[in-house]
Amino acid sequence: MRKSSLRRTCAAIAAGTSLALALTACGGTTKSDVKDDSSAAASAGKADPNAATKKGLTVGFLPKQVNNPYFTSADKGGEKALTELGSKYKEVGPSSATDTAGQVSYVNTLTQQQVNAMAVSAQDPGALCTALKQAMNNDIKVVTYDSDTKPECRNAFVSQASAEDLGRTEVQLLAEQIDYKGEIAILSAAQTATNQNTWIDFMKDELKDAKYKDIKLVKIAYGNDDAQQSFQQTQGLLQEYPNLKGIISPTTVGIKAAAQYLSGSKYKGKVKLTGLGTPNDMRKYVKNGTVEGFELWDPAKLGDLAARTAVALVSGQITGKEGETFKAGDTTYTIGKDGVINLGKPTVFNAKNIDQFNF
Ligand code: RAM
Repeated sequence: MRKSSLRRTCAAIAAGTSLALALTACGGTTKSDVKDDSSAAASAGKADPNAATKKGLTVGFLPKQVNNPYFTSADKGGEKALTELGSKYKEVGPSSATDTAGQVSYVNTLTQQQVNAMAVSAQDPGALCTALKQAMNNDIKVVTYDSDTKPECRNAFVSQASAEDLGRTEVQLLAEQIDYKGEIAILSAAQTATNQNTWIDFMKDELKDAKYKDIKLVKIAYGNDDAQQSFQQTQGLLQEYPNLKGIISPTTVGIKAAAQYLSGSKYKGKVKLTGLGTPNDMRKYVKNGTVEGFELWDPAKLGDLAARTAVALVSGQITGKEGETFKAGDTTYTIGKDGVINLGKPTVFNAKNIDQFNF
């Protein structure tokens, strides 16, 4: 059966029966399309870089968490790009960054609705795999953005920056602020978050360099991208480690809550804080001396690139294989190893430049 007719049949089954049955029926028929043991792109046929950009598509965005301003900006970027390309945007997602079951059911919802593509920021590297493979078996292109799943569970990953650069530069930023001496801690997001865990691995590796011999990483705490939990975790870190010299928080929710705690405490300006934050969240903490410098990419540009990647995949311009190139806006991107596409370099914000940014 050709894919287009399969797609219609599956939509018909999905409309008249339970999702599980429809997914089994449709998924089973095209199982060979997606292999378990290699990247999804490996079995996706040949790309045609000159293929016309399809219009009238629907791309579903599924962030880690819908009420997180970072994802609001990212997904707005996706919406704007899709409107420009003549396609439709929709967004679904859980309100908690630790609701992987919720994310799985949203993947299934989008599959049942037969969107043409979905852009997903995964709360967990493995939990979504079965559902995402079912989506791909139903001829839906899957792009992860911000936080990846496993390469075989999506067609491409749109990464905000090189994960290695992000991990290493956060350590470098903090080390300079504490004169390369003292105890430090990390305040992360969810314990399972693929993006934060990858960055933390690079932070640990960076810390092995001899120049950091007087710095000790004493704890990794998890605030689950929840403002209150992140605030309490920061308070807990300071209670447990009264000599703490610095905190790295590689999450926009975490760094904001940590800054809020520090700025109202005796540690303000003494315990250094860096990581990943939005300039709009962090402006007042930079101005009041709580934070010297931190970094981020423009979330709207990440969402824009995720949307354009999804449309390029559906249009057949790329399949997600290493070495393929495609144009997104004015920039040509080359797909790297394991189907990873890098947005670019993050920006470091400090008192000098923060007023130039509005996101
Ligand atoms: C939070 C989320 C997101 C991460 C940013 C930096 O908003 O954890 O996944 O990329 O922080």
